Order: sequence, then C-alpha cells, then structure tokens
Amino acid sequence: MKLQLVIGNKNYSSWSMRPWILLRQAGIAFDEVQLKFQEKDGGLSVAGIDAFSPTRKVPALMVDGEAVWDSLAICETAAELFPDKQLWPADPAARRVARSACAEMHSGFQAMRRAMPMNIRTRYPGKGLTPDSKKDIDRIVALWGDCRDRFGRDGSLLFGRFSVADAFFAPVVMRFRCYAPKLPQHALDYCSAVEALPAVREWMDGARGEKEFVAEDEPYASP
Ligand SMILES: N[C@@H](CCC(=O)N[C@@H](CS)C(=O)NCC(=O)O)C(=O)O
Repeated sequence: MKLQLVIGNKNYSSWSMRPWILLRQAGIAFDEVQLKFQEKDGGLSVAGIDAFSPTRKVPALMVDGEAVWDSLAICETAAELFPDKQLWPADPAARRVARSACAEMHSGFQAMRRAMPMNIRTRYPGKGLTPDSKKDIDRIVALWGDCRDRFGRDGSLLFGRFSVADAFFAPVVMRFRCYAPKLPQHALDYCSAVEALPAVREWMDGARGEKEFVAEDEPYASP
C-alpha cells in the first residue's frame, strides 16, 4: 500500500501537523508531499492542491492514489489500517474519552484558533489573550488534566502512551509555546512531553527552516 501525506507549510498548518505527527511518531512509512500556501483573491489557497483533495485543503492522505481528506478522517483511517500500532487507547473507556477530546478539538476552540494562529518559528508572548480565547485555554487545560488524571498515569501523555489525542493537541502545544499564556504545572509538563516527541521535534525543525510569510496567519507581524 502506498501512502502519501499532502501537507501545507509546517510553520503554519496546524491541521496538517496532526496526521503527520501521528504517522511519523507511530513509525508508519509515508511519502510527504508539501504544498505551500499562497494568497489568492484576498484569501488563502494551497498551490497545487487540485491534484489531491476535493476540498482544496490540506491535509490529505492518498491511499494508493485515493484521497482521504480532513485530519480526523485521516487519523481514523490510519488507526484502522494499522491496528497493531494502537493509535487509540486500548481501554474502551479511555478510547471513548480520547475520541471525544479529538472531536472537541476538531470542532471547537475557535476563539483560541483565531487569536493564536500556529506559528512555530516565532514567539509572541502575551499576544492573543482575549476573554474568549482564555475560556478556550481554560477548557483545554481542564481536559488535559482530566485525561492525565484518569488515564495517563503510566506515561507523560494524555492517555499514558502516545495516541491520536496527542497528535491532535500537538498544534495547541505549539500555540502555547508561541503565545505563552499562563498555564498550571500539569499543562506545562504535558507541553514538555509533547515537545520532546521525536516526530514533534522533526516537524518543528522543518517549520524553522521555512521562509514563507503568510499574512493571513500573521496577525502580530508585518512581512
Ligand atoms: N477540517 C479540515 C480543515 C483543513 C483546513 O482548513 N486546512 C487549511 C490549512 S491548515 C487549508 O487548506 N486552507 C486552504 C484553503 O482554505 O483554501 C481538516 O481537519 O483537515
């Protein structure tokens, strides 16, 4: 089976980061196809995406040339294709919570996303903190604490060992690193554990090497 993962700019593309981290950290082989963001008609588009995704968005996973689009569908597909990797927690109760946490991340936290776009190579401590983004951050911190307390005791990640949930929250860890909101110690510890994952370090190295400036994702800078 041939897997190609189509991603955007590593510095900015939080949605792309999720499945890339999942596959890489799990040791699942894939070819990376990186496409770059471009400004188009006053918005953002992905150069060359037409050949891969019907939604014209990244990420997309090509399975023998057939597209799976949307980061959650890609992670579910990877878990199904590679059951031996145990990408979801093995315990059913933990798995239900992990699925809920990923779904919550997938469809929520809009205020934090808007105010704190992922930007790995830069630091903007103190920026992006609004009453609404603070509410999102508080909820994420509570969710992380709950997962760690109930299911994560035998490791440093949300469900102990690495799972889809950590891949889903890795971009949030990047945001917290950039904007440095005040976090309790358990959340700082979790951020350190995610940053120490070899796949996360590799992605961050890639992001730091990129030079493109995408104005749409840079509310706190000018080119
Ligand atoms: N829900 C989708 C969102 C994907 C998404 O919004 N991707 C952005 C980049 S991170 C994109 O491709 N934007 C280009 C565009 O909207 O044309 C997912 O989880 O994959």
